[in-house]
Amino acid sequence: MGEKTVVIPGALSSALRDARHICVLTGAGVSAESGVPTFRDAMEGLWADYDPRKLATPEGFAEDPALVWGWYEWRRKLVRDVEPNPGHTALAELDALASRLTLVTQNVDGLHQRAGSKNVVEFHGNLFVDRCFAEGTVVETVDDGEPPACPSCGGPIRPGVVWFGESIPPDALQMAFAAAETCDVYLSIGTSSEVFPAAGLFDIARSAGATTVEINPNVTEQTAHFDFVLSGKSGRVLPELLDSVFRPNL
Ligand code: BV8
Repeated sequence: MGEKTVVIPGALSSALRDARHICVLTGAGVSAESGVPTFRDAMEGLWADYDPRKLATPEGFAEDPALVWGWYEWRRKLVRDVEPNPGHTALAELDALASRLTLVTQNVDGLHQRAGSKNVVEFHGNLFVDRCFAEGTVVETVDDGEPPACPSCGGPIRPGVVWFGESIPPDALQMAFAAAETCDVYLSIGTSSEVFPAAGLFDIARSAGATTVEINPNVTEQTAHFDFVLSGKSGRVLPELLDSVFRPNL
């Protein structure tokens, strides 16, 4: 028995069709159907005993650089071996169809770009960028140490992601806040809305008068405050949402 069709309210379809600017925030749930575990999924196998919120910190790295480096190498390999899913593809199509769309992602896997999304705001950095732990500069990793050594200072290299306790890159913060303040429709997709300041974009958009939409198979801390809640997996909901908005006569 096929999964039930997602019901898209007419008011939502017309809000999206008429939107001059759509702001989208995605979280780990959008990559789940590609096979990338979310932060709330129990860490598997080798990593089952570790808390990602401890590993994804400068303190965690300083305490055990090889362990944290190994975790990111495991994630990089996993992401390299997966493909974008229909949710990523639908967002790339929406990017092409909408008058203007700003895609802010908390994900560091680069799958939105691989699916064809253009101006992606990487709020928490990117798994495939390396930076010097001491200097913060982006470096080309030249050796296979665990972690490799920075070619200029010899100190350890770290992944170019934003860890807990670290500030969001200023340009990403500014672009995301501006988009939330000026958008007509704000879509929050596949995020537990627990991590700030990313989760704060919703309140900015809502206070600025945007029509707000949450897409998630589960309830989150913000669900009760959204104008529209589409309960389901993004890989199913997003293609149906696009059909209802841009191909209504299908
Ligand atoms: C900051 C990159 C200012 C790394 C990530 C103490 C000191 C400092 C700061 C804090 C502090 N206490 C609290 C804070 C703030 C902190 C924070 O918010 N903590 C939380 C835990 C309360 N934030 C920060 O530290 C941020 N920086 O505040 O700077 C500052 C600076 C210095 C000193 C003081 C303040 C930086 C946060 C960035 C952390 N880096 N990622 C990496 O990837 O390794 S966060 C990481 O976890 C993700 O990027 C993501 O943001 C978050 C996980 O959230 P989700 O993406 O939502 O994923 P999750 O697994 O939680 O949920 C998945 C959802 O998908 C679920 O709802 C599920 O139902 C749904 N789902 C599942 N399947 C599907 C689906 N949805 C759709 N379809 C499906 N198929």
